[in-house]
Amino acid sequence: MLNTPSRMAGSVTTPRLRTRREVARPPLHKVILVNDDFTPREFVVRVLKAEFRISEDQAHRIMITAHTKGACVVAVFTREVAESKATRATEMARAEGFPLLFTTEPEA
Ligand code: TYC
Repeated sequence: MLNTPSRMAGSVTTPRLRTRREVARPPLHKVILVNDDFTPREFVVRVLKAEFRISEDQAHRIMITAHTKGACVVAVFTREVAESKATRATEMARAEGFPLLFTTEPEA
């Protein structure tokens, strides 16, 4: 009787609270661009564009902020992605002999 087609058609459903379990989001980590006195500005912009896929304009803004304030948050990612991008961007600079540094830290 309960599952007969006549019973199923237009059956009344009881609303369930919290049908889905909330899925925890992974904590995000900031990638930070650190200023130095030696790396050329144009090179910083080139690395930012290459590793973070941002526009020339955005890269220039981030570079100038790091240059004037000492550091600038580039973007936030999951920890693994943030660390990998910071390492790759820093290595790009080492390959050219520049001291440019990208670090990471947990957000908030
Ligand atoms: N301060 C560098 C210069 O004057 C440019 C620079 C900007 C370097 C930002 C690093 O994160 C940086 N050539």
